[in-house]
Amino acid sequence: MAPNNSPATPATGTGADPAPVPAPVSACCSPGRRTTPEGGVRVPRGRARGGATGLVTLPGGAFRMGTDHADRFESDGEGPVREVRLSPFRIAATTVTNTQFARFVKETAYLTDAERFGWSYVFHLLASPAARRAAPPAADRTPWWLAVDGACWRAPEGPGSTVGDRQNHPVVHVSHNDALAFCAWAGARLPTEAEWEYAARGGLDQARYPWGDELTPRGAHRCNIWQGAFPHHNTLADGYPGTAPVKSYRPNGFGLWNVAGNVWEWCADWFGVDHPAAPLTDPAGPPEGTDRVIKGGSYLCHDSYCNRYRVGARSRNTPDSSTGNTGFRVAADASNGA
Ligand SMILES: [Ca+2]
Repeated sequence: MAPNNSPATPATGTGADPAPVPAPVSACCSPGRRTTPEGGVRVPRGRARGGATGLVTLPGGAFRMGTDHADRFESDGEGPVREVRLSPFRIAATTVTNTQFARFVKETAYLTDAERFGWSYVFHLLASPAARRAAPPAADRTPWWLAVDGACWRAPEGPGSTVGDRQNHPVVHVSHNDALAFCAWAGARLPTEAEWEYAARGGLDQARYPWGDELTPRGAHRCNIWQGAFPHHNTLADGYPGTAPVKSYRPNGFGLWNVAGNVWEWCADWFGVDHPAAPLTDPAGPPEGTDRVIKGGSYLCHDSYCNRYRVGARSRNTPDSSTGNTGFRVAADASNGA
């Protein structure tokens, strides 16, 4: 596919003798592991509880999903534009934070995929000098992704790093499997891609961004992406080299924060590029697949290189993959009081 920004995860290893890292599934957006799934989601120990606070109830109805704009990535299946109808549902105003994920881990002793594999993908400029020397890059096409031993949600840049000053930032280095485990504990679920996009559009019809068609209206940054020459020089004009707090900038018309940029967000759907032309009601994506949909783009997306922070854009990764630029937000049925 066209380059985007996040890798998939290589074979299981102890970290002492890392296996060769295969070519990423989604080259620049989200490099990924390419391993055999190990039985899907592990149900965490402990009791389920309503941890999904901050849900916004949306009325659903009809909206136009996808984009036919000239700058779309056609091979990503961004188009054609199709009318979709949704039942009312609830979705979190923000992505899950480090504080929220820590509570889940404390109550369940859950171990993320990154912790079980012993490593995760870190953007090269965020990794420590030692990690840069030691970690193999994801692939020749995406040398900015390093497979760092010990990188995980609580140590996003590897051993020695912490989330101590990032409690209100999105949790990262969480796989689709991890996101589903959190949802099971929280009494919630992941949004479908259609729900995510409807919510991200904030009531605007076919706008490029959640706030309109201009990236920086009146010169103001509205999302956390990359400015400068990717992947070596980030001017930080928007204020953040990596993740930003989940309530940065302004919410969209539905009260959702940071749906564009910051971190890619896992959706429930399997990834496919062929969309039915007929009117759709509550679509849930293909019945099977190898990759899950991610939406929203991340702090690594650049206007001239990978503009997948557009609301119609999409990408993918394998369910056990984890990176420093992928997180998730939860959703629920309208009848669910979680
Ligand atoms: Ca930034």
